[in-house]
Amino acid sequence: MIHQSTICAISSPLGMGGVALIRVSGPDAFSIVQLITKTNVTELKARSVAYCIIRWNDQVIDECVLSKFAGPASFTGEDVIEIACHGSIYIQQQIMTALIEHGATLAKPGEFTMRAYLNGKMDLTQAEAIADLIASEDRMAHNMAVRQMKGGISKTINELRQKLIDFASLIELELDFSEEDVEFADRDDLKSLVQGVIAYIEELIGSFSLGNAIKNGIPVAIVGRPNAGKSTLLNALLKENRAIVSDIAGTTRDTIEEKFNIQGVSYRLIDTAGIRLAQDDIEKIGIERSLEAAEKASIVIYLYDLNSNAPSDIDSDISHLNLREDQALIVVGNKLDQQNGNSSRASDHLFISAETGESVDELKELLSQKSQINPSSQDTTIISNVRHLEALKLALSDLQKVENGLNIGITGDLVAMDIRSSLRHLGSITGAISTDDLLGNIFGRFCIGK
Ligand SMILES: Nc1nc2c(ncn2[C@@H]2O[C@H](COP(=O)(O)OP(=O)(O)OP(=O)(O)O)[C@@H](O)[C@H]2O)c(=O)[nH]1
Ligand SMILES: [Mg+2]
Repeated sequence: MIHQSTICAISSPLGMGGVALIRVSGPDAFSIVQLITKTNVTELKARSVAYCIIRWNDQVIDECVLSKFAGPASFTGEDVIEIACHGSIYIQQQIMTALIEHGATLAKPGEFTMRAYLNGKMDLTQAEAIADLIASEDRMAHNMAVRQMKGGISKTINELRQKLIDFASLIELELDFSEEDVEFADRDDLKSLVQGVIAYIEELIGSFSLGNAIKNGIPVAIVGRPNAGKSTLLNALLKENRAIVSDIAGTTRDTIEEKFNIQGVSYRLIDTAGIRLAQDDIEKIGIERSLEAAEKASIVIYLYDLNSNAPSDIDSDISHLNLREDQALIVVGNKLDQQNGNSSRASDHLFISAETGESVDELKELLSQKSQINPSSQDTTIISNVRHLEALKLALSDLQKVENGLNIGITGDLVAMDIRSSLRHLGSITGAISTDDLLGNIFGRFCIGK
């Protein structure tokens, strides 16, 4: 046990609720709670609950339920006791004050989880997964966090490290025998191993854009000319009157962003200012933002008015968007309900009425298809954490040096140095190698009480 202090925090959300949960962890957890409850906590069986009355300053504060977990078989690995009290803010504060007066200290954000990590209950990716789990808002983000919590990423990283450690040891053994000019580590084997690891790390790095989209929502920009019905479409997809709709061209002047969900996948839907020759400076800025939103989006919906936008204008608008290969485009003709017989219909466009809702479900279906999130690809490891991404990039650059070095036949000690450096970067992901700064950075972002 590394930590000697006993910490406490309110783990339930701030404010009033039916019930609140206060957590205490550390060597004095049981004795401190015993003092304020007069319940014989030491005698209480571990992993059991007990009714108690909390008294403080000669007053009954509340009737509560205690849950006892004896270390090391607890979340933090220390002695832990959880107090479920009534959710009044006053009661919560009184109990916290009583705990602190008896020697507990207020936990810092993420301190319970940090102790769990330091006591070997989980590695860093698993601890980070807990924060992701708490933040998850939809099925896909939740799935990804659960997989990471179960150790999905750690397993992948540890396998990579093990391969490299084996080779590094062979090379270092060679260095011990350097007088005798022997080669234990076959250079061709080493080269193909390094190439394999490089290819895999590149794949992991490549999975980040998907992981990030799952975590934060896939950005979808709705662009088009003024009055095409973009804001009406945003409202139809959200099923609420979020954006102002009017028949005045140039109604939307700034981008509006809202999250919504199709079949458990989150999208960040961005309504933009209609694109035309700006009438004033504010509109000009709005239009610049529209183009910026289109540039950053993974999926762009180009919306036009079936009755008033000419095909040549539509084509020129789309080509001016300059979409990249990794962006998907959905071209949608709107106001189907008003359509007169004359307007032409391109076969690869979707036709909807944002106002009546006709074919809006088909648009959702298309969004799902274009999002490329394939629920069946769940066995592959997906990176969603920027910290992991950065560490992988550093490890990759070291391994590229190893590969180059092997190609030009540099000496074993230099090869070993770069392999060791890549091992350090990979190790920082799981926390096999960690520093206080790194831990402060990670756990400082957690909520208090977790
Ligand atoms: N008949 C019909 N009218 C629609 C439809 N969609 C939008 N409109 C109307 O078209 C007008 C413009 O709609 P908006 O949603 O404000 O258009 P916009 O593209 O956001 O326009 P800007 O913000 O000015 O760029 C409004 O009067 C809407 O009621 C539709 O499907 N059918
Ligand atoms: Mg609008």
